[in-house]
Amino acid sequence: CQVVRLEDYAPSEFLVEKVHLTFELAERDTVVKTLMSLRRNPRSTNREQTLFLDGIDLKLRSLHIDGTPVADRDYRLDESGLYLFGVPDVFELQTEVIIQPQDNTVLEGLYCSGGMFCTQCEAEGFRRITFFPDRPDVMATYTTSIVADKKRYPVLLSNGNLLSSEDLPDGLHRVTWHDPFPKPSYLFALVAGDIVFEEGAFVTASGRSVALRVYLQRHNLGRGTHALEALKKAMLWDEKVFGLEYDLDLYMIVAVDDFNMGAMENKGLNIFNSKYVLADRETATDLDFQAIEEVVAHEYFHNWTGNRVTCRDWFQLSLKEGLTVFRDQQFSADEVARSLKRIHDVRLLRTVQFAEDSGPLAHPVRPEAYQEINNFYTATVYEKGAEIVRMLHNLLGKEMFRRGLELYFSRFDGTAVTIEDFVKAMEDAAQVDLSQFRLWYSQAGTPNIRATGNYDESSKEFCLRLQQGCAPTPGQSDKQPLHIPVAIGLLNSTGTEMPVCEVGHSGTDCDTTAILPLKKTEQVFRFKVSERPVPSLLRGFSAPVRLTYNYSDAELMFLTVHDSDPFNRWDAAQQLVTQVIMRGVDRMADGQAFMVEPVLIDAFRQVLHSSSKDRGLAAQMLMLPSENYLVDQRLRIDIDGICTVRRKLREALSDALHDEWASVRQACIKDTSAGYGFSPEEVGCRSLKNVCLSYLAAQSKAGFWPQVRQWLDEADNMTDRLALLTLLAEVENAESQTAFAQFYQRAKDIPLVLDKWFAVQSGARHPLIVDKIRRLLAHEDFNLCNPNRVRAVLHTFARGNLGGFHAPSGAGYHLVGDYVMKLDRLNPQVSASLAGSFSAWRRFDNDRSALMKEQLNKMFSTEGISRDLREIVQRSLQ
Ligand code: BAL
Ligand code: ZN
Repeated sequence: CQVVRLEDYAPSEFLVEKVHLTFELAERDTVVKTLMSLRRNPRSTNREQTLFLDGIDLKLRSLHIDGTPVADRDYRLDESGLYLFGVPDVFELQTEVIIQPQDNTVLEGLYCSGGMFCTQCEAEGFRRITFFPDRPDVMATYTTSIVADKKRYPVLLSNGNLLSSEDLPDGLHRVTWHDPFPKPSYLFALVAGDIVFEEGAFVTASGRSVALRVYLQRHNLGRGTHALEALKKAMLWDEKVFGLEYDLDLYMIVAVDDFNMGAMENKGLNIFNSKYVLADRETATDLDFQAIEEVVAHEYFHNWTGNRVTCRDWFQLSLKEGLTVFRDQQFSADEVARSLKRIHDVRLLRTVQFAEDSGPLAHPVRPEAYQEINNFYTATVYEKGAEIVRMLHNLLGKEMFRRGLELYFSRFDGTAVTIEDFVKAMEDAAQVDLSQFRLWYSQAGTPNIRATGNYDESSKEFCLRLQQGCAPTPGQSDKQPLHIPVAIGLLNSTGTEMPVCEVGHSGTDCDTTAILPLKKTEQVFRFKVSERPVPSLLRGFSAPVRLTYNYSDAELMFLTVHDSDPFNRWDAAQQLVTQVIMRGVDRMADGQAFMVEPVLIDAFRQVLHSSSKDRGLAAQMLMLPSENYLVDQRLRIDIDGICTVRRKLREALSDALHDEWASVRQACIKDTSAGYGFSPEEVGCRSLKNVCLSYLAAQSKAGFWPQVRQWLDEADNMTDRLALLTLLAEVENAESQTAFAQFYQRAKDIPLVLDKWFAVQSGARHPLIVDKIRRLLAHEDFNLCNPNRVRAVLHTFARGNLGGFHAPSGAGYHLVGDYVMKLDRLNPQVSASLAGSFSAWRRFDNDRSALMKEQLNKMFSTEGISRDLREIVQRSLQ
């Protein structure tokens, strides 16, 4: 397979100034006529007279240069594109191709979904629409004409502003759009369908009126309001925080049911997975509402960080993604409780990105080679990329960061650039040296920091030693020390914060949080403090690292109660539970019986008693760390030990604190106002109430399940309903059966709710889970062509139901392995991501490891597997 390497980057030999596309839409055979003006790129050193244009699955009908047909000898086609020989330096190329949207199951290029036509062009989908230099550094202005049957496709959309629309003979109509902003082909979009819209308006700071439209299928009308409101908030926020305004007169979002990604930031015409648009309290949970706000904001923010300034090549993907995720995280933090947002983001980073960084698929935030770029839309590029930008933001400060961003836009607006260009703009604006900091982009792996503390009573000095290291990752055996900002606080014995004053600091202005610049392999920091402190380390998760400190249980409990940083209070609770669970796992491995440690019961009791102060935070502190987080604590994974100890601990906590769970739940109910509200307090209340409920279910008393059934009938929102259904999924009784049957009846015509019905069952801890999954896969509503449905069943099982997927018999592996192969023939992006579930095979016990490897080998030896899947399997096996 061909490997694309960063070091081989060369500017495109030809540039495209403008493109006029004409689509004659039909499900079976759509005709695409392209007229583009090309000229030789003065920055290209290659003077060859052969032009290569990317093109996949295109039937070429005609080909003209400057109006003259191209002779057979002057061009050649292969499966990757079109070669034109002896082309002039400046010319017009006219092509006509036929594509088949109806048969397009890869969901890249132009395809059909729910009776609509839609497109997905990032990263390399445009080459499935027409022959084109399909690379992000070729930026052109686009005019798009769409011709279609007016009755079936009354709405025809593309990027930019509407130029004209007219009726044509035979019931056809034609609509033409023009986008004045030069853009790469990956931002092209087209939508056609019998769809309706919800409308809003926004007036920018400089007085431009922008029409906002959320397009939906007719039966979803009314479910786009939350997305529309989120869009308005995001537009206002970006003006206030970064001075960035929208630049067209129209901003459109279209919801489609079949979509590989979450959403796509096409200029002026975002196309969204309907999961991130449609919401009302009957069908969406609090988490769904939050996710919609985040994704709408994310795609909107891309208009500047991604569209106006885009990536030179796909190795720079994090230039737009890391930066835009950081921006959407900041936006959400301002909208909801800041600490809860941080906890949510760090959970994701620690479970998904850290795991990626410690396995065979580890890669730097700026990768150096790929076979299939779709495999690099990863947690590393997105989430770790965002953490790097966050560190920059903290190092430079809010004002300097904004100035850096302004300099970046003034230098590069309308161009395609690199991560280095971004860092340089920050460096120049703030006049700081970021040489060492740049390593974060090129070095893979999660740094480990070992912290040790020592207090000298006589000198009243606290000495903190920080040692950093990083395990080798594929292709990178030697790691350099990174520049890591470590935020710390120091608490005295009553839990009060002491000023963090380094020895030698002369002033009296020391803050209670200091950011230590760890730059060497080992550094010692000394602080003047009046008494032995309990250090609060890595406050707010100031860097994406694993930090260990030899905390006693008592110290962790102390931090859980006293730390002024709410993130660190949560983290101390997580560390305490993790410590207790891992000790339990070790004891079990030694053949000892499970026992619950009283310290944990005390800690939970304390959190419960003070939970009314901040219910959202209390809920987070009381949730046990996920199995995925726990398996990542050790190199060698004891899956049985982790699943068993975690379950038993849950039961023990349920038992020991039964009355507390019940009374805190009641208090939450009492304080929830009538009706459904989405304020942070109400969300926090629901969240804590449902955490309490899950503990009550772990040791259910007589009469509990009929009661759950009744609550389910009474629930007036999806958050509560789903929480109850999740409990019922793990038991076999009459209540569970009727609940699932009734839920199905309500859900069967609402795909996103039906996805929940599938996902709850796939994620259930159940002894016969593999059989259950088989039944779900055979269900008439299961659809291998719909990525949301596939993810609801297969990804939920393989990535979220560890006990089931790793069943000792290997039945889970077999099932998922078979489906990876089935999926690969339809949608390689989805199959490759599912195959990633096998990548950690080396870390399991010998039997499981062999069974997982067997599946990978089977995939690898199958002829004709996609490039996407081949790359994941190959890297997993290396
Ligand atoms: N650009 C692909 C989807 C997203 O990250 O916005
Ligand atoms: Zn993005």
